[in-house]
Amino acid sequence: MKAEQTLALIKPDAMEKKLQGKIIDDILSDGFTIKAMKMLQLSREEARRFYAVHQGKEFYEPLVAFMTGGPVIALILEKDHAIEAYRKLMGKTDPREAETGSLRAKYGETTQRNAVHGSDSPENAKKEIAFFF
Ligand code: IDP
Ligand code: MG
Repeated sequence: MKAEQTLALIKPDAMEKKLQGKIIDDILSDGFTIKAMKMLQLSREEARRFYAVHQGKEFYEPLVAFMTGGPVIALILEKDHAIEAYRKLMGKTDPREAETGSLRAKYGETTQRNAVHGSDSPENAKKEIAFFF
């Protein structure tokens, strides 16, 4: 089967805490190949567009403020069943509920400041990869 690709982000909270090296090491140790990687600062407009699906929810504006509060690292990750595999490696949205050993359990703080993003479907992976690369 053809290896699948997903879009991962290292969020501003993890960048601020200098956790990017540890997170990338965990991703590689889990068998993902990094096909592309870049560090950038999201504009307010870009963050609003990236999270447009959440527009109207109470956490949307604070999320946009958080995601534009510092640089992020965007990565294209490749592996068999990469989307599902990376969602599993990340753990649940709330780090306090995330599986022990998952990225969010290890490096996240709160439901908002949860260290990493990962695409949730093949359709969104394609869209999110095109957004960043
Ligand atoms: P996901 O990142 O696990 O796919 P989503 O529901 O798509 O979770 O939410 C996108 C992001 O919005 C989360 O990763 C988190 O940073 C933030 N978020 C989601 N729900 C809440 C909430 O209830 N309070 C604060 N922030 C939230
Ligand atoms: Mg999501």
